[in-house]
Amino acid sequence: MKIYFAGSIRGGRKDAELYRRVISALKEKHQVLTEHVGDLSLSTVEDKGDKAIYEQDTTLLRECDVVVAECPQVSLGVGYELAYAEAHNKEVHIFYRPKEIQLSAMLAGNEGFHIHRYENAAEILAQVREMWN
Ligand code: 6K6
Repeated sequence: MKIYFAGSIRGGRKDAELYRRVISALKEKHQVLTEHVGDLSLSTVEDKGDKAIYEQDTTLLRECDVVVAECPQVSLGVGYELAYAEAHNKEVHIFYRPKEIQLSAMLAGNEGFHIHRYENAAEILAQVREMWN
C-alpha cells in the first residue's frame, strides 16, 4: 500500500521524532510517500519553495491508497490535506492524544474519517502495526 503520512511542520515540530518512529513502523510492510515529515534535519522554511511543496504533496495525495495523520498540534497544512484526501475519496486515519488536545470538530465530527486515540508512543506504534502489518 502507498501511505501518505501527514504531520505538523510549520504548525510545530515537537513530535517530529514520533512521526519518524511511526513512519518507520509503517515502512515495515508498506511504502510511505512522505518520509520527509519525520525528517528531523529538514528546515521548516524549505529552499525548494512553497509552490513546489504544494504541487508535490497534492500529487502524492492523489497517488496514495491511505492517509495517516498524526495530530498532536494544530496544523493548517494537515487540516487542508485531510479535506483534500476526503475530496479524492481516500481512506483517512487520524491519531491524536485526547489528554493533550481537543481534536477539531471538523475532524472528530466527520464520520468518514477513522479516528484513533492513544496516550503514548508505545500505544500508537502498536496500533499502527496491528492495523497495517
Ligand atoms: C520541512 C520539514 C520536513 O519537510 C520540510 C519542507 N516542507 C514541507 N515539505 C513537504 N511537505 C510539507 C512541507 N511543509 C508542509 N508540508 C505538508 O503539510 C506535509 O505533508 C504535512 O503533513 C503538512 C504540514 O503542514 P503545516 O501547516 O504544519 O506546515
